[in-house]
Amino acid sequence: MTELKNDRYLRALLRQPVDVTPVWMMRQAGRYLPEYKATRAQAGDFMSLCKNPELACEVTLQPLRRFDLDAAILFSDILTVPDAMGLGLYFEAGEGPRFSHPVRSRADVDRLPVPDPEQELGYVMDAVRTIRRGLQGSVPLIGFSGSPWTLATYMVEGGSSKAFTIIKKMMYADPEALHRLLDKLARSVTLYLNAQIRAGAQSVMIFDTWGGALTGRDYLQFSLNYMHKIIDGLQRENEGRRVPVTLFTKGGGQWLEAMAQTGCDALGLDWSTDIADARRRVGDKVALQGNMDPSILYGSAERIEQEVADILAGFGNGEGHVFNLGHGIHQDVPPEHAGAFVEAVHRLSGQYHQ
Ligand code: 1CP
Repeated sequence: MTELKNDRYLRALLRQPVDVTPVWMMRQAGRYLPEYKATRAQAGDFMSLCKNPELACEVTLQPLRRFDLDAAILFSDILTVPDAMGLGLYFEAGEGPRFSHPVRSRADVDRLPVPDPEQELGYVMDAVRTIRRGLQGSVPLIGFSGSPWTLATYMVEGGSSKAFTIIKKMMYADPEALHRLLDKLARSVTLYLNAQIRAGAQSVMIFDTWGGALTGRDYLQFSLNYMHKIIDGLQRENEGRRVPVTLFTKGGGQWLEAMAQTGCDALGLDWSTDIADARRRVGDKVALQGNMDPSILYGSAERIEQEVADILAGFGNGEGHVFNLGHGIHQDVPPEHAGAFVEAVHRLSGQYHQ
């Protein structure tokens, strides 16, 4: 077993006792940090940064040098998987991600390969191994993937979307084509996450950023069902320790009970769900991660501290809480505000872990 100097994050995910509530921030490596912008400029573009293990390691470690975070997250992107399937990912300046070959028909779906994570995605595994060496056992490393549904939205729409009309057209006009795509993605993501675990990821998180765009029945069938398949196929132990799995569906607050039945260890919450209510509903089955509105970080240190205190009180006494934002940190947040947030979580949470 590898000794970790700080294993609060892993312990909280397994609802084991901790001294203070662990905290990390979604998108903690990113454009709100001037040092990130400098490294990214050195790499050229975003995908070159992801594909360079030394630089990906550098940007993963940058937020940990500034703040007392309890976990590191692999620097990569969810869209590496569709890129490895041959869709031609590129980033238009200021426009977000785009695919040169979107998936529009059943024939397109059937042509897609299931990528070998050690080949086409070998650069991600190299980054995981490099980051583990760089962390020197200080805090655990989180690996991640997009959910099949969320990846499919980008692959079918050809990029980011607000209304998801193209993929919903496929869903209602040719549901079998979409199921075949989601099934292929579930197989690809299972292999990808297991490879990250073997390379050294000590916990994994599945980001279902767009699950909340679905109706209840469609969510169960087209998103949760495939995340469940992934969880069933994951290697849950490595280096003599359990590898906890966190499921995050943005806008998924109404489905927590169903999510908690997938065999995951924790659920990520966005800020639209009350954490006290979430704990009453599923807290005997899974840990909870979240859930401060990232926009609160625009407020003063006092305002941030008040919100942290309210969320800690909402979760209440006992184990099973990982503090986080309800979604990624915004790029124009002053880094000192992120520091005040992390510091407040540690300072105010000891009383709940007596
Ligand atoms: O210009 C830049 O530097 C690129 C911006 C950027 C960054 C910093 C992108 C492009 N991806 C990332 C890193 C990233 N993406 C991480 C790194 C680790 C960390 O958290 O520090 C992670 C976990 C992701 C995951 C990701 N990418 C998600 C799921 C989580 C979420 O935020 O909902 C999604 C939906 C993406 C797609 C994506 N990649 C990049 C952008 C700008 C987007 C979003 C586009 C959209 O809104 O549709």
